[in-house]
Amino acid sequence: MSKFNQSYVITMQDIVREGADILREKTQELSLPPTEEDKEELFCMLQYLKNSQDPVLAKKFKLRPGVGISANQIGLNKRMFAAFIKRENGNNFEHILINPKIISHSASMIYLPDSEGCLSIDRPVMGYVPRFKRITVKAYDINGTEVKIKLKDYEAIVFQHEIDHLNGILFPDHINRTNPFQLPENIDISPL
Ligand code: UDB
Ligand code: ZN
Repeated sequence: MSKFNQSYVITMQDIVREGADILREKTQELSLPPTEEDKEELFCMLQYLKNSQDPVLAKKFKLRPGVGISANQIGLNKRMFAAFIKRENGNNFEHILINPKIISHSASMIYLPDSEGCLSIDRPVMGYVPRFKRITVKAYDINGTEVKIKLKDYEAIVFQHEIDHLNGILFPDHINRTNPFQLPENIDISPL
């Protein structure tokens, strides 16, 4: 069993940083259904995101407010991630996904005008990261049931960022080397 069980609290010390090999490797698919260990790790990851967006707990545990976390960011070579976006209306965006795959996407793209960040990257990185505006993802939920999820805009960016992690890709890889604010040509792309 890994240390990431239901009662373990993930802190910044558990987050693997840029330079570690595991962030550059393609993660291993899980066999289905997920084991109790897989599930506990996923709940632990989701709890990190919830804690980090709770001002009291974030301060207590010194957490960076996160919206997504992939398994290799806590050192686990597994194709799974958690996403959580707290909403004012209580209609929170919450997903735990296993073996996710983008099965279709829009031609049009978007980017965050203030660039992206990453829990695994401590330095500021400027530049535009082109992402698909809409995606459809096929994956398995915590029960091992197949799910198809359609996303757009910010939620689509979060999923693409996490699926990139599972493929060993970090957001700076997408930024134009010669001019970080250069956008791809002949593509419909707009700021989010
Ligand atoms: C993040 N957080 O979690 F809209 F409560 C970023 C970090 C790197 C700045 C911590 C973030 O965008 N926080 C946020 C946004 C809100 C409301 C809120 C908190 N990630 C996740 C990550 O690194 N996963 O691997 C980076 C995001 C950049 C674009 C998508 C994911
Ligand atoms: Zn990241």
